[in-house]
Amino acid sequence: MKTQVAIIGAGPAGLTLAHLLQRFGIESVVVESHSRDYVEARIRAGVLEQNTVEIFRELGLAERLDSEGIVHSGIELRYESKSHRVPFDELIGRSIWVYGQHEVVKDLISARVRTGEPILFETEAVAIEQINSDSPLVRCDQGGVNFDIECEFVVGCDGFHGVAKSSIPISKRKEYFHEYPFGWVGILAAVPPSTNELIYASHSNGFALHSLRSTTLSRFYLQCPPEDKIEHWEDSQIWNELHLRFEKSGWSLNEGPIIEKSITAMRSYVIDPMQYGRLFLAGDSAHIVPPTGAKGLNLAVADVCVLAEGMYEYFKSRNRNKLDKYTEKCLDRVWKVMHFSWWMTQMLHIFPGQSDETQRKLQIAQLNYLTSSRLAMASLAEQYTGLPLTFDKL
Ligand code: RFL
Ligand code: PHB
Repeated sequence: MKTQVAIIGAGPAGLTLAHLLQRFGIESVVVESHSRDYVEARIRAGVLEQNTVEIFRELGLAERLDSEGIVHSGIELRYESKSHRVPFDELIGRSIWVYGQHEVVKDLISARVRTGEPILFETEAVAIEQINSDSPLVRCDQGGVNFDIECEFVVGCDGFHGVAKSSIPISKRKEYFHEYPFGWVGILAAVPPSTNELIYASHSNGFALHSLRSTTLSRFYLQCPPEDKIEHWEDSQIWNELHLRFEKSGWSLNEGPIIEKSITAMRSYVIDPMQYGRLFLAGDSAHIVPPTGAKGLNLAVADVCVLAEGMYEYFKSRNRNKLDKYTEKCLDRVWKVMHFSWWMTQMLHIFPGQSDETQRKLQIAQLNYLTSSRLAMASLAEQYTGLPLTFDKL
């Protein structure tokens, strides 16, 4: 197979990039190791920044998002049994959308399939070769049948466990890795949400988050020890812990059947550079953040906007200036978002060994300051709804 850009991975990064490139008249082939059903059912993120929604709209991919997504103009911070609203619209005039990542993926895949451009499921990229030549190769395995994709650029949108980043020689890359000393139990429950807006709760038993997916589906997360196994979390124990951590007089939590549950590790990772020769990395393959700031998918979309602009310049005039600055431009945003995600995480979670009450007092002081200062809340709102994304090619 021959194409201009080979894209490894049909997650939000790879699919958004494929649509952007198509808009610019650049050919691509997307390869995805899992089946279409699998990637369309994988429950993950739920919060889209206004920037992300605007990009999907510009690409004509937001029809369902606009009818089924829920616009939120604030979040609630809850601690010591009290609520404090952070009103995004009043503070900075921006919003976020709650719309499941798997719905985004479904929309992007069906639009790609409609264009007739190639997207190959159950096809694994096993090696990337000739990265330093003008014609790199992606070696693929489709159910035991091997073939190559010859291209001008390879983009690794293959997530945190992907293979692309290992093609950058160890001596040419620096990796920043941090494992947080806790995980999140995540559940999807068939019950109407007990709130109209997301609730981020900090309790002495640990963090809890009430999110939602629709009028009949609620999503919850609970801080747990990092080594916990989901089998050890009985449904009744999950509800008890949620009741406790969200407790507030005059408010109650609706319970319902749990239809999905899993544990997510909390970690952060950045690779520098995000490019080498004719290979570029985008999304979770290049960086991950703890989900407390709801940023991973949004950061993936921001990366591919920068990359698509660089590719547009290159294919229009063989000018590599923008492509050469890809890492620099992306990492500026990545580290700001990394900081925001860390800041939210440290403010809201209980760190093991925090038996020292001073730490909790400091957290409460930080929350009291935040919720009583318009300027501090505006800073949270600015970062949560998304830092400016300058993208002028659409
Ligand atoms: P993905 O989604 O992991 O997609 C990578 C794809 O690459 C495929 N792949 C390969 N294909 C072919 N050949 C190979 N060798 C391959 N190796 C891998 C994989 O099968 C997969 O389909 O990465 P991408 O596109 O970079 O997207 C990143 C997002 O998925 C991720 O950042 C978010 O889910 C993070 N995240 C959140 N982000 C937000 O912006 N808002 C949120 O509210 C939010 N909440 C969350 C989250 C992540 C969570 N977990 C599970 C980590 C909540 C949670 C609990
Ligand atoms: C979600 O709805 O899955 C979600 C919302 C906010 C977060 C993380 C996940 O910070």
